[in-house]
Amino acid sequence: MANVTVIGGQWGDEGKGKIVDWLASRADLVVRFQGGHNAGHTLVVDGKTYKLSLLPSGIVRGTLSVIGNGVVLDPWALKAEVETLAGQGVSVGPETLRIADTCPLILPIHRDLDALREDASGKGKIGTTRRGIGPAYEDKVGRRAIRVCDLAHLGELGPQLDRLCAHHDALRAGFGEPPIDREALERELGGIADFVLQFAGPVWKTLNEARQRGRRILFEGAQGVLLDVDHGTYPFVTSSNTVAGTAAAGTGLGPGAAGFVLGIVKAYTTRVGSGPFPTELDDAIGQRLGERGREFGTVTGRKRRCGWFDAALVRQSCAVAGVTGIALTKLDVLDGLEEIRICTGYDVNGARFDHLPAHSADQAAATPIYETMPGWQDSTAGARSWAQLPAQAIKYIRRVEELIACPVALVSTSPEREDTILVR
Ligand code: 2SA
Ligand code: MG
Repeated sequence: MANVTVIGGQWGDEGKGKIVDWLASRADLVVRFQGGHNAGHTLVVDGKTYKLSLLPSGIVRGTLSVIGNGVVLDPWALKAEVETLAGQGVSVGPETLRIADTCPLILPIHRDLDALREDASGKGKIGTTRRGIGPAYEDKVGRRAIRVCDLAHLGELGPQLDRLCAHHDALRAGFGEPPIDREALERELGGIADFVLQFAGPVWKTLNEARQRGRRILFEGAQGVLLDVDHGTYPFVTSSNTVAGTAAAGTGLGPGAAGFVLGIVKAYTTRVGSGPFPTELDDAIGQRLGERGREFGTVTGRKRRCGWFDAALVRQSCAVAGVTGIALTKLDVLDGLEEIRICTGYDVNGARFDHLPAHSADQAAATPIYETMPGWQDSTAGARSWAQLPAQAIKYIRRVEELIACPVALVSTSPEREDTILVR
């Protein structure tokens, strides 16, 4: 199968960056199809660390990188990221980066609104990345967005800006904020237009042509299935569909394009931001997972919440996202534990569930039902073959596979690209 779609099988931060980089060396194109610069993909290439938020991971190795229409694009964040990469010796130009001319823009007013809402929400906070992702998607669906192609027609923006300003000024007034400084916004757009336009075009065409020529396309998902706006722990989710089907709709390719769907799944569970997390650990083991796993957000540096592997949730993720096989990452973080627990279902106010119920109150009340396995004392860090894994670690992987009803295709044992075990 030529194409591969990589998606997160949990709440994001499963280690997609490394796996994408590993696969990017075998792909002709790397494509982002949803989310924006709320993603945080860490790549370690030849000992050098690169942190990407918006750009597809292929960019570091010079592979043709595409940002599809399903992405919300902050032009200033794009420029900053391109400049940071230039400082690290990676040059980004129109030969290596293409951006859909239909991408909606994230504007400074979206970032402001995201922050205003979060600050006003107290305990009901989503815990967003404050990058303006949600408000930008709202304007897209509300048919008010300024899109990349509009940057080539700034003189004709008038009526569009009227609608956008009317909508946002009302929202801003609710927070006691002054109306949008329209002239400043127009000036800022004018200042960034040429930078963005050098990359812009009908990428659906580039992609369809590449597909016809049998080029291998790697679709790079951001966040994770449990943050999907339809299938995740709503309302504590992001504002895009993170499942594999978005690889098609978010780029302008048909539904068959996704190819092999590789779900990236961490050997335990983490989450940043608020919302239900049944297997969360507030104890020394949770602390240990966070420290050994260096669980801090790539974009915002936020500390991630940590807990045991939740097989019921991952089984659900694999089903709704159409995962073909999983890559199990950060196995080495579990090294040295006396015993390891796996959640197989929930008790919700006395009723048993083999999946997470839809209502957020039920999700918050879900108490995990665990099975316990002995841990392993030897190190799995850096293992590159099945034979280098302790017997108990293999048993753990096999049990995970059984419980989630999906085969393990890869096991990752360190951030280094080569420390990867190909299972099948
Ligand atoms: P948003 O900003 O509207 O998308 O936030 C909504 C929810 O989605 C979560 N979210 C994420 N969770 C994990 N990782 C993400 N990316 C960065 C990373 C996060 C960071 O990879 O490290 O640096 O903090 C990501 N992006 C969005 C978010 O926590 C909210 O729960
Ligand atoms: Mg991340």
